[in-house]
Amino acid sequence: MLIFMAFAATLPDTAAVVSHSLPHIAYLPFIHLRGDERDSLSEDAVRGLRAEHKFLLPKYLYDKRGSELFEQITELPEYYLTRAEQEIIDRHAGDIIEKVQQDCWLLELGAGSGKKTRRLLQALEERRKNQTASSKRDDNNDNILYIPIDISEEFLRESCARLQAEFSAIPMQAVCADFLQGVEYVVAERNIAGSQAQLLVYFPGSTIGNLTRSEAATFFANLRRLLRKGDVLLLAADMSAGEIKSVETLHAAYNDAEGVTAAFNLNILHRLSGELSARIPLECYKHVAFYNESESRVELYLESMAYNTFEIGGARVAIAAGERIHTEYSHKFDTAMIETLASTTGFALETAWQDSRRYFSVYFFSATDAPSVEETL
Ligand code: AVI
Repeated sequence: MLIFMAFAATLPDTAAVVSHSLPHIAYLPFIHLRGDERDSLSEDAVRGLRAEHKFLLPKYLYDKRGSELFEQITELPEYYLTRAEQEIIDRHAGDIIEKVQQDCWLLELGAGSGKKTRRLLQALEERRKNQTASSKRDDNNDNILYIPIDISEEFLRESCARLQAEFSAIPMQAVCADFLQGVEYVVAERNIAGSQAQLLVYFPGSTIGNLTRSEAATFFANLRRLLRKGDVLLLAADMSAGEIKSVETLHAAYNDAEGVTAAFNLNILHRLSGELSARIPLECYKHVAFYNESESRVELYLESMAYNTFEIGGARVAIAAGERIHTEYSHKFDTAMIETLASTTGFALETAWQDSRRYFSVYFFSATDAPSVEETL
């Protein structure tokens, strides 16, 4: 509980501890670090739709409806990624927890359905029980804390509340923030508390794949700068197509028969129509997704089937027949790519686990000596 007091005592000015809207989670400590970003949707949409190669930023795929559609995607027979990661975590949660210190704060970047986290929390609890039993004492000297970080307040509240109800003995602290902003906050709190806790940063869901390669390298480098030597990173990433996994498998995962991925992609235009009152002729657009082998990534677009124009944020947009709006990349990795990414940014790859079909990997890295500036350039 000391840790919570340290958190509460050092809230930044912008933070608000919100604890009234959902009575059953009134005890859940909740930190809010996000500012008001309503204006940027309009600016970003105009900038992207007037660019030479049109684009909409992938973060705008995830409004409430988009997040619900993504949850449906994770259940689709073609979308193997979520089940593959679950299989790895189910099988290796004990091995993962064995590799971390007793005194450990589990940070999760993105609040998902909680199924994978549940396994990790169970493994932490099991270790605690076993140690207490073997020392035949009631006390335990581990200092576990679970800290999910997510930009979506609603999602974060719901998933963290569910986990807190199930794991009442594990202190939890939800942080509503961008990932790195959240990690920075936690690191500052660790310093203020003078804690020796090791951070286990879990980046699930192959979300790393939605960054460009250079954004991923910058993300790794910035994360490393925040961590202490010896902190660890657990990263989930989807594998490139090759001898093991076919291009067709990847194609199907992003072009499902039910059309849920298409609805997820098209939802971004519905969102612009609703939130920015843009009269976009939605029937003119179709979902396009394909695997680009040379870049090792799936690319998502909205393709216009006929010439159309509309007004958005005070600007006029014209789109030719056959023109595409880029909405998302989903990069795929082989282990060599991951090793290079890690070693150039100050991480050492310790272990890699794969699912039984070898479609997906979970990597365990430790923060080494940060590389010199020259090395990262
Ligand atoms: C969230 N992210 C890891 C998903 C992916 O597979 O890249 C998003 C997604 N887009 C279409 N289907 C799933």
